[in-house]
Amino acid sequence: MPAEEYAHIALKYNELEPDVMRERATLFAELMQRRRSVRHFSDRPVPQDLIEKAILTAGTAPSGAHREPWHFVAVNDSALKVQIRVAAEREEREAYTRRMSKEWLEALVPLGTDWHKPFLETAPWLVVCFAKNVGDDGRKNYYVQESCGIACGLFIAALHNMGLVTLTHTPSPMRFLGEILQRPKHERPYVLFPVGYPDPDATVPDLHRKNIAQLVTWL
Ligand code: IYR
Repeated sequence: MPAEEYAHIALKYNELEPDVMRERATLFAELMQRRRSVRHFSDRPVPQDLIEKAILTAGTAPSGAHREPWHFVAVNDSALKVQIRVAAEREEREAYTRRMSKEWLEALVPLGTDWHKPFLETAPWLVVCFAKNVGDDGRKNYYVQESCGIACGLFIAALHNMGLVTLTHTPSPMRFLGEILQRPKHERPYVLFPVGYPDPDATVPDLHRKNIAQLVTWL
C-alpha cells in the first residue's frame, strides 16, 4: 500500500534583522570553533535529561524521504560499559597491531591514539547511533549514511552547546555493539559517542583548522 502524502502547512519562519543575523552567526561560529574531540573524561555523572535533549536535537536532522533512519542507544550502566570497553579494545588492539595499514597508522601519529580506550568506562554515558537500512515498517530507507552523518553532527553540536564533551569513536569493526546492546539485525552501529565532562587534566592535540580560503571556492 503506498504511503499517503503529508498535509502541507504554512512554514513558521522568523526573519531576523541583518545585524542580528550577523551577531548570531558570529557567536555560533565562535562557539563551534571551541569544540574539541575529547579522549579524557571525568566520571562525574551527567543527568539523563541532558542526553535526551541532545538526542532530540540529533533527531531534527533532515533524512532521505524523512525516513529518520537512526536509532540511539544511551548506555549509563557500568557493567555494560565495561563489556563495551573490553570488546572494543579487543578489536582495536587487533586493528592497531595487524589490520590497519602503515599509511593509516602514520595518519594517526599526530593524534597519538592507540588501542587503549579507558574513556569507554570513565565517561558517564556511551551513546551509540545505529543506522537502519530498513525502517520498522519494513520499508527501505534512503541516504542512510548521509542522514545519520548529519544527525550525529547535530548531536555533537548540541552537546557542545550545553557544555558537555564527546568523541566520535568508531571501533573497527563494531558489530559487537549490536550484539552487546541487543539490537535487531537490520541496525548497523554507525558511531559510538562517549559523553560527559572532561577530566580536569584533559589534553587535546594542538591542531589547527582550515581557514576560509582553504575551506571555500567562491564563484
Ligand atoms: N578507531 C581507532 C582508530 C582511529 C581512526 C581514525 I580515521 C581516527 O581519526 C582516530 C582513531 C581508534 O579509535 O583509535
